[in-house]
Amino acid sequence: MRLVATALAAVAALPATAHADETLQAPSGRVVLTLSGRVARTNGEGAARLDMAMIEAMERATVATRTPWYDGEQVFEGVPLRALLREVGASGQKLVVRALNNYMTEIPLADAEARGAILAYRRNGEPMPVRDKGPLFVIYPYSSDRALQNEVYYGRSAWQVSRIAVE
Ligand SMILES: Nc1nc2c(c(=O)[nH]1)N[C@H]1C(S)=C(S)[C@@H](COP(=O)(O)O)O[C@H]1N2
Ligand SMILES: [Mo]
Repeated sequence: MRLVATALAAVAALPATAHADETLQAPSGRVVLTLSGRVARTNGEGAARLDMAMIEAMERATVATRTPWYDGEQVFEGVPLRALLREVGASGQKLVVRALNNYMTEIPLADAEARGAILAYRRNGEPMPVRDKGPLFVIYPYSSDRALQNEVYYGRSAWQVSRIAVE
């Protein structure tokens, strides 16, 4: 069992090595997201602390989808979770995602990387204020895959995300 877990962790770590030897720059603006736990690239206190400019400088993706929370199709823009995890050198089995309101949900790492999920910071071109589920909202491309249209994925879709622990 232990061997299996180690082998899985090694596989999960492969795409995360791109920046593993570089240090992460320090945030200059307000820290909006802290990634802790199994992250290889950190910038203080064993965590990767990111301001919005650092997140916006990462790979970008757009997801146009219907959701349970708004009327009609919405266009979300953000960093793919896969790219975010690669940027901080994340490895492991799961993400423990916490929101400003202390909502907590767990996302298997493989699922975060395979299902096209993004950590959105814009909706229909506008930054999302905290009162409108911002500034960071986990969004899957629900409309493109029926398998995403259920409580499992809606539950993983944390809004007001502020912390991610990689385990
Ligand atoms: N920050 C935060 N994100 C959250 C929640 C929450 O309470 N807080 N609820 C989750 C759950 S369990 C589901 S099913 C969906 C839908 O929540 P809603 O029924 O309140 O719209 O959002 C998810 N994201
Ligand atoms: Mo839910």
